[in-house]
Amino acid sequence: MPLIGDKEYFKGIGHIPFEGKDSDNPLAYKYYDPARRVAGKPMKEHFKFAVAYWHSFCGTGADPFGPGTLQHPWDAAGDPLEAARNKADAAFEFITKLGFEYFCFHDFDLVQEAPTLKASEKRIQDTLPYLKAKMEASGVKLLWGTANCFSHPRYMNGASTNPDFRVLARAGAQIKGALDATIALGGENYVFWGGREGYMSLLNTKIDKELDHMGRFLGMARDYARSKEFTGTFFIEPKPMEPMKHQYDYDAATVIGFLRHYGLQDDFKLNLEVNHATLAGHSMQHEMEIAAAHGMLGSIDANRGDYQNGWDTDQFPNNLNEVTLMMLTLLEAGGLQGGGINFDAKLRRNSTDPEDLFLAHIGGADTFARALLIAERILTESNYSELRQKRYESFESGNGKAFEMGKLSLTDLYDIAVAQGELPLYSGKQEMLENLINRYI
Ligand code: XLS
Ligand code: NI
Ligand code: NI
Repeated sequence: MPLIGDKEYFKGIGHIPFEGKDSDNPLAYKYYDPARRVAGKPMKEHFKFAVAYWHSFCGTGADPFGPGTLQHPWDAAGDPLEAARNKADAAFEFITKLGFEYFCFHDFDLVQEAPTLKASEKRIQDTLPYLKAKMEASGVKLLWGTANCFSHPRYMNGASTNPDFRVLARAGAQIKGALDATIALGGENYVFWGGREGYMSLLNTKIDKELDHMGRFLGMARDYARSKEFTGTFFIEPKPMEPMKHQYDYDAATVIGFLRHYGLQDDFKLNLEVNHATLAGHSMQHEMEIAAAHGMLGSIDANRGDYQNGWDTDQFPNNLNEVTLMMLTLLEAGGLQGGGINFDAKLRRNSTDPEDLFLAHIGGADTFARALLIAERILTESNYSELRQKRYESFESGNGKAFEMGKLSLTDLYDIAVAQGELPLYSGKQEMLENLINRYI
């Protein structure tokens, strides 16, 4: 199957080369050099960069104040299956030219939802062989699939947490189809983002019931996928709010507690998103540290928020300082578990040139690549790790070690405290560490 047929959508743009940091070619990578080895493996393996089907090929720039500004030529066909094939042509042309190896989708990003469940299921099934052929021809793989159980009005009160069992069942049917599609395309992971799993008002909500339903539902989805030989990881994507006032998957710590409570911790990990972390009042590094501490750092939705806006602006990442801190945590955690870096980011509404989509992804990939290189140097050339380690050295031997091993009681702590007398102060050296990071950037 030709990857770029007579219907070339991004005309005049070829394969994006790596040209190095001195290049002034906007359509070239300055830092993202896929084969370059960093911390023991090629850059591309640290990242597994993925293009998000929804933002890049479905979003049109519509906002609450006006319609879309983009008219995608691949949407022009009247027949939904033909439009789906055209969209796949555009997507695989783009991903291939970019040199990325992965993509991610929601079920109804691939093809427009039909009026009934059965007809929708058939549409997806009918689209899969074409996608599969595109994937085989290009070598592009599926990082994860998911189901859109939040856009259709039927889900206005949630999907698995809906107060109406009939809607919950409908969501189950849809997710079964999305799992089938993900498995058919060899998806490496499956994501649950609880778009409307939460509430608008506590006056009409029973949290205890809704959480139990969500826990049971996720277990059913896991059991079904495992029975179909799916060996990948399930990810929960935390987000504190938007569209709901409050979402149950608030942040990493909340989700980890939820997963353990419902016995899902062995099959599920986290897909963390930068703008969701900041909406929750955390930094992305905080979210990654929490996930890593529990062995659940699965995947990343890469984007950024805006300091002046309180919502999920989903801009392409370009904050070198923020991403450097993320890469420090990533390297120290030993990488992502099964997932990759999915650019869950969208162009601004007034970025209307076809090349803008390339420029955005190039900038994002270069930001991650540059940050990874900086983080590697910080870890190997500076005393950053040593300083952090040293702060805890009192636990490496003697009573500190005995405490960690569970060998002391509270009265032992009392006796130790009496014996050691009053203590000197030790600086946390925060400013010194902040200066150190900036020196390497
Ligand atoms: C929305 C989420 C969404 C998920 C996939 O805020 O980031 O895009 O990643 O459903
Ligand atoms: Ni996301
Ligand atoms: Ni998001």
